Amino acid sequence: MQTIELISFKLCPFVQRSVITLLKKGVDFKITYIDLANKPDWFLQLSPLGKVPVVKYGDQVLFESAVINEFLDEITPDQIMPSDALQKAKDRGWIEYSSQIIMDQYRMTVAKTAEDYETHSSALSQKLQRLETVINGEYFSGDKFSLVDAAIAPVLSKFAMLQRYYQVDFLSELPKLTALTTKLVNFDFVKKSVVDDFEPLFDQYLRDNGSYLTQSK
Ligand SMILES: N[C@@H](CCC(=O)N[C@@H](CS)C(=O)NCC(=O)O)C(=O)O
Repeated sequence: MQTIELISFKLCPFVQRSVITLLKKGVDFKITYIDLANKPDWFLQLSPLGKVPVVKYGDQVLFESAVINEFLDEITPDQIMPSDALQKAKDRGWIEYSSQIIMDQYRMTVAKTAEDYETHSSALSQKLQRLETVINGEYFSGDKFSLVDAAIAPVLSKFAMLQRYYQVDFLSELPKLTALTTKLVNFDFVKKSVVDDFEPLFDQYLRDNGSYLTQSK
């Protein structure tokens, strides 16, 4: 196996998916943080879309979190992506769906006005209601942690933080998602998938950006 270097931004939930996958699988890797507000030239040379995560695998470059995670899973023992073609295809669909949820959640947290906040929070709630109906088992699909759980864990752990910091609750009416959140946030490989000061950093990022959510909280 070649060396693995993950290029990251400390607050990025897409990178967090890859860290979860690497930690869950016990793979050695190096992590390099960049500032997305000031992207270094070497990063722009590597990343076709100028986005993290990017993985350097030896001298090869990979981008897109879902693709990176499948690759990391395939080159290491004990695959966590289901082997059944139909289940794999379904999970890939829900991984993409959870990317859209990540974006709604991000837009909601950085919304500057009550109106924008409501727009994104209602889009988010609708998607979560649908997600609730497809959870089937102890994990997202079945009784084993899989890549779809790695994809959704960042968004669920963020909801747990939003509740503690700003008293907003998106999961209270969604018992399956609530149970999945409790399960996932308690795993060490999820807890350690962000920097130690992630929550205060994220809170500061929102305040610096004039987030409506943080006003009067
Ligand atoms: N579809 C991409 C999304 C990655 C993404 O949006 N990353 C954000 C940070 S969380 C980024 O790098 N944004 C920089 C930019 O758009 O300029 C993936 O799954 O890897």
